[in-house]
Amino acid sequence: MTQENFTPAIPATAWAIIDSTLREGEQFARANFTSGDKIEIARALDAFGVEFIEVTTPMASPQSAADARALVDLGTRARIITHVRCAMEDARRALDTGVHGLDLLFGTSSFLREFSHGKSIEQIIDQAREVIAFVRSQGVMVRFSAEDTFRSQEADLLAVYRAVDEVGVDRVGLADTVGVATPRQVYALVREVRRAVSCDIEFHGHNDTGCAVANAFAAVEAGATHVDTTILGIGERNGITPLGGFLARMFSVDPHGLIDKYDLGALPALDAMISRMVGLPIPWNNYLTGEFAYNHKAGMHLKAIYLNPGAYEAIPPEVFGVGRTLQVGSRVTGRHAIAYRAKELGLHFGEDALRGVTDHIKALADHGELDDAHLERVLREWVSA
Ligand code: HCA
Ligand code: CU
Repeated sequence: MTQENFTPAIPATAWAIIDSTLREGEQFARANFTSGDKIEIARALDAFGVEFIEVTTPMASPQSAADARALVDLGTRARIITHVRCAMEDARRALDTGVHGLDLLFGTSSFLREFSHGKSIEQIIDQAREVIAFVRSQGVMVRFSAEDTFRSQEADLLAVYRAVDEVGVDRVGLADTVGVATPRQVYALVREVRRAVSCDIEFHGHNDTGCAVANAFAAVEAGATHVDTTILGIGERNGITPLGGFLARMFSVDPHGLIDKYDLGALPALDAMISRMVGLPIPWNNYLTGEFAYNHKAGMHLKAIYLNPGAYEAIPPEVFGVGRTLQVGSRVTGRHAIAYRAKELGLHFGEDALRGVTDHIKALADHGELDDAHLERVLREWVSA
């Protein structure tokens, strides 16, 4: 296999992030952001460089409406958009808050048409036309998304997307509301939509089957221009495409595009901020910022990491402001790792001594791993013995 076989296609289109920590993220079990939290989150996301910040509908509660206004008043470079049902009353209330854009949502799947709003595709199109024309007349951005896109009939979807494109939406949205779509399905459908409309395309993917990052990537490969994320992936159930995971995915195919756009080194602070606000630790295996995301343990890995970290790290941790840990005192350690650690301590072993002390450390580690202090003690004792 040649190197090219490993390299995914670099997305041809420019893409932007719509961070929904302040909307989808508010629907997370443990999220109950105060007004102050919301301001802190919006400022941090703006400093990081996301292009759009999506906030909870002012229809949700009186405080939600006041907070939406306060977020607009911050004057962030990121555009503030709110998420509302595709209905005139909701649109009017949303516009009152002064937001820069409206993300309209309408369910098109048979599940939602039967059990939620009970409308036919023709009725959906008529209502969407009316609301979109009104929002446009008020001079703000407007997006139309078909909730539960991936369990909707393709013919219905394309009819709705074409109709709203004609009325002049800025974007149409595809939402994998229950997280069932596969990357191939996402790629194929975004391709179809790309051919059907001239506006931008947004993708919103839940993570129920672990595909939220892969699906967002497939969407971008197929021509999507906007991707919804939340910090740490928080959202309904187990959440949506996480900001960090998505950036890791994109970085590995187009590092420069990303470095120019975002303050990547601030990612750990964003993750830590949300972890603090929701009162849960950052998952140990989180993309980039998890406690063990850059932990190296096996002898073979340690040896290569000492020589060239790129051997076992797809993305240099320092790009995202994190460090690596080398776990040397385990039973799976190796002689090169031990030699390096000894050298760091100013100790030198010959070949035989190195083999001897490595075997000794492995045997000790069979009864429990050696922490750094214990390892140092063993190395010093061995040298002086
Ligand atoms: C929800 C709605 C939504 C909307 C996504 C979008 C979804 O279930 O709360 O506006 O594109 O996942 O369908 O988050
Ligand atoms: Cu969602």
